[in-house]
This record gives sequence, structure tokens and C-alpha cells, in this order.
Amino acid sequence: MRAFDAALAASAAVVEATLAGVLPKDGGPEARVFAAMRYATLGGGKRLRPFLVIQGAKLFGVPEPWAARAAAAVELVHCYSLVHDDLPAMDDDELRRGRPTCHIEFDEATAILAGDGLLTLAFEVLAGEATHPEAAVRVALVAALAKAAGAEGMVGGQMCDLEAETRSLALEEIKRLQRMKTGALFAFSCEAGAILGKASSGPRQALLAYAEDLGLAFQIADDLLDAEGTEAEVGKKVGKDAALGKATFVSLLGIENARKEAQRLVHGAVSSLAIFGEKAEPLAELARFVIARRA
Ligand code: GRG
Repeated sequence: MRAFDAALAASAAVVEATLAGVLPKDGGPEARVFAAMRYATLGGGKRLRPFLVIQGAKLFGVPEPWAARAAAAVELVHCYSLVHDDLPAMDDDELRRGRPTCHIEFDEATAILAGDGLLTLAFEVLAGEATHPEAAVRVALVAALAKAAGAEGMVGGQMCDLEAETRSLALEEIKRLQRMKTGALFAFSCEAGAILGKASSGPRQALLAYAEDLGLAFQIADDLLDAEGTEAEVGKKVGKDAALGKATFVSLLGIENARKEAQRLVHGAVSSLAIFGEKAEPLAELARFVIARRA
């Protein structure tokens, strides 16, 4: 196994164990929402955001148990966003991570509650003393994740995305939408290690510059997979953007130029890591991975 694959698998295992520990189980009449939360979160996904948290934290010598909790928090928010995005009122999808979506496996009301439960649990995890001994650091994490996930971040981006189904957007508008919708959580994932490690502004800005390019490259790769991938590879329905006539990086740039733009962004992301030297190689590998992936 390549060193990068091993590192990705190792951080996925760490976050899986942390998630299994923090997600509620058993319960009385509320057990159904617990089961839906566990279904939507455990045993699937590439765990890219947790990898960013854990590798970013390593740059600042942060103990792994702290990073694992921040990694679990961002994955909880990500999983909530997938559950809600798949609902009939949004993307109306039946397949996610190669399995029936949460509202298909359970029901719509349970899926809405499961998403709500995952989102709120993320903040409970960050606020817990096991995340960092200093309350000010925990508050900084809570504030940063709230900003990234909320109306000025992911939720706002999703609103713009819904609006994009009714009018055609220009390239700059798509970039802005994607920075909010997917980029903000990537940025938080990179920033979390810096917050936990009380990093100074130079390294923090370098990580944010990396995250910005990485987020856009990831989204272009996602658009390319929607245009060219198969359902079996990707584990979700493909060809949706074209069917909706939605403006994407691929529809605006064309396949070849979109691929070139993704490569240019990965190059930029890797250059931003220069100040960390060899220690940042796993993050550089992740940037290369996001545009080479087939799922
Ligand atoms: C419903 C508030 C709300 C927000 C939804 C991020 C998002 C906004 C929706 C996700 C839907 C989607 C397919 C977005 C495109 C980019 C993306 C986030 C893909 C899925 O992320 P991966 O590839 O998924 O990291 P895994 O399953 O590997 O974790």
C-alpha cells in the first residue's frame, strides 16, 4: 500500500472509532433517530475532511486524540449535509456511498431529525473538555465550524446552488457558490489543526490558501465525475448536472479545460504548503488524490 493510502486509511480508522464512540446508541423510543445517525455516518465515505484535520494538526504537534475529536466534528457536519442534501426537497437522491440514502432506509422525518442530531452533536463534541484543555480554544473551534457550516458558508452555498437551477451562473458566481458550499468545510478542516495548535498567522494563512485551491479542485473533480463517471464507481447517481441544465465548471469550461484548471489549482495548493517542508507531504498527496479519484 502507498504511504498516502495507508495514511488515509489510518486517519479514517481513527475517526471511525471516535464517531462510533460519540454517536448515541440504544435509547428508548428515540432509538430510531440514533440508528439513522449511525447509519448516515459510520462505515462509509472517503473521510477527506478528517484527514485534513489530523494531518493539519500534525504540523503543529497537536495530540492525536484532540485532532480526532475535531475530525469527528467536521465529519458529523459533512454527513448531516449529505443526509439533508439527499432529501426529496433538495436533490432527491436514493443512493449515497453505494447504499440507500438515509430517508430511503428510514423515512423522511427520521432523516431530517438525524441530520439535525448530527449537526448539533458536532458542536457538543467540540465543546467537550476532551477536545482541548483550554475553553478559549474550544470556543474558537465552535465559532469557526459554525461560520463554515452556516448561512455564510455551506448553508448559504446550498441556497445559491438551489437558485442555480433556475438561472445560469457565470464562472465567478460558481466559484463563490462552491467556496461556500464545499470550500468552507475544507477550510475549517485545515484551520482546525492550526486552532488546536495555537498556530501563528503565517502558517495558518498558508493552510487556508492550500484549502482554498483544494476545495475548488475537489469541486471540479466532482463535476467531472458527474459528467464522466458511472454510478457503480461513484456510489451515487451521476449525470445530474447536465440533466438539470445546471451551470458547472464542466459546462462552462468544457472537460479538457476543467481538467487543466483542476491541475493548476492542485499545483497552487501544493505550492502553499512549501513553508511546512516534508512534513506537509501527506497534504500535498491529498491534493493530487482529489483530482485523480474515481469516487
Ligand atoms: C443540505 C445544508 C445542506 C448542505 C448541503 C455539501 C452539500 C451542501 C451537499 C453535498 C452534496 C454534494 C454531492 C456536494 C458536492 C460535493 C460534495 C460535498 C461531495 C461529497 O463529498 P465527498 O466526496 O463524500 O467527500 P464522501 O462520501 O466521500 O464523504
